[in-house]
Amino acid sequence: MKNYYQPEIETASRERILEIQNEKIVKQVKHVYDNVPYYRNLMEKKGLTPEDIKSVDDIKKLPFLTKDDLREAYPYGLLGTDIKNCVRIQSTSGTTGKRVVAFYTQKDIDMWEECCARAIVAAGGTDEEVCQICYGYGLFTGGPGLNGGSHKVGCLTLPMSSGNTDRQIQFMIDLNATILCCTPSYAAYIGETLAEQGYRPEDNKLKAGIFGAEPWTREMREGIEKSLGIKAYDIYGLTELSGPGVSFECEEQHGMHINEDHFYAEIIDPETGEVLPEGEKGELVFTSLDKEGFPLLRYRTKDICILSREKCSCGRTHVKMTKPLGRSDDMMIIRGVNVFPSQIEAVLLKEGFTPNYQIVVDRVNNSDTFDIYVEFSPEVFSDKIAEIQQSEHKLSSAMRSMLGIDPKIHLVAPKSIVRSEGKAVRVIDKRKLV
Ligand code: DLL
Repeated sequence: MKNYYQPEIETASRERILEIQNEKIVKQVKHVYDNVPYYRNLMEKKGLTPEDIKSVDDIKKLPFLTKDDLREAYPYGLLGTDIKNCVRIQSTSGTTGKRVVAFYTQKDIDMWEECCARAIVAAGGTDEEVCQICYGYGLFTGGPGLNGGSHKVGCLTLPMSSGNTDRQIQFMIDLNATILCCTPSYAAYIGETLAEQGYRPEDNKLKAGIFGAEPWTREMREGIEKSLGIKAYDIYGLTELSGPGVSFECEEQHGMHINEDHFYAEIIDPETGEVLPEGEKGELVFTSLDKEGFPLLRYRTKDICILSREKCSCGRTHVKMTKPLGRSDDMMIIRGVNVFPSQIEAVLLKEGFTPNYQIVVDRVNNSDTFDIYVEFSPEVFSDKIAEIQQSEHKLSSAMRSMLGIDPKIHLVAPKSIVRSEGKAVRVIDKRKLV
């Protein structure tokens, strides 16, 4: 028995999907042109009016949007409707510049939650499920998105949020959780902790997990599936477009179906911006097709992917994307949180340090380690251990309030970080994520 949340649309013919997309794009472009002066300007610079966009084929004429545009337009410049029509804000961590602030009308929330409901049903979810959600709640989209999807499916929802692993395990066992939603690294950690506490995989009632927000490997999937006794499904999304559920894995566990009735996907050459044919690897670009609060046309995700329209055995007809195979910018995802080296640099300068630093990221026992080596400036150099520890602690707190996660700070002597002859090597990422 195949399970779909919205079978009519999830298994629609390619012709029908195109028809829906063509109808929606005309309206979406007009909506943006009429309501978002920032984007209207970009269109005018290219000599475009909404009449030039008659179908999704014409999307390639439209100008791109990037994170830089989001920064320039922060906070309200890309708002697509009167703020009083919006009912929610979600956001990513970061400085004003890097922070993404997205606005949602009730219709946008319903669409987003339906996308998450599709993902839950694709993972075998029904209204009999107990769905334990340990993505962060709050401004991060993971918790609220899956929570909404779980309600739509009719699951009994456990809004655990992240952290407090002992309590997660207690609820999971006592309340018979059957679906687990969290980052893959947290799922692996829960698996390990269960084993440490003497539980065998068959001691829990879990049958599926929906894991995303960060890269994870096939080996990690196998480890999680084994330790929890479940089938593990990938889910992808980004705050700019709504959050989790832009695409999701089906039982084939081979690529994620993009919810194409809401998001139109293109792959471009990140250098030239040229649209690449299906099957080629490049940067994923999304156009929202029916968003009201924060509609984005041709938004460059910086995620490097491949698209495929090959027939899928699950019966879904929506295009599939590979998991992100890398990024075309310097963003790292550490413990599920997006981190840019420029944010770290901004904190260092604000706290009176030189920007001579090195970030070392690794994955030990399925958890990310995050170390930052920072040089003392000669003026404030200290060799007193207590003083060093105090400065490290202070810097760590400042990083935490900027990034939302704690790095381990190591203050080192001036000039001790190896200087590179070319570009400074700021990041050493030892994780093997793809
Ligand atoms: O991470 C939304 C999300 C929450 C997705 C929960 C899945 C589950 P942001 O914080 O805006 O949103 O980060 C978006 O995270 O551009 C990718 O680089 C990365 N990412 C998201 N999902 C995956 C995944 C959420 N399944 C950025 N695999 C995106 C690899 C992912 N990377």
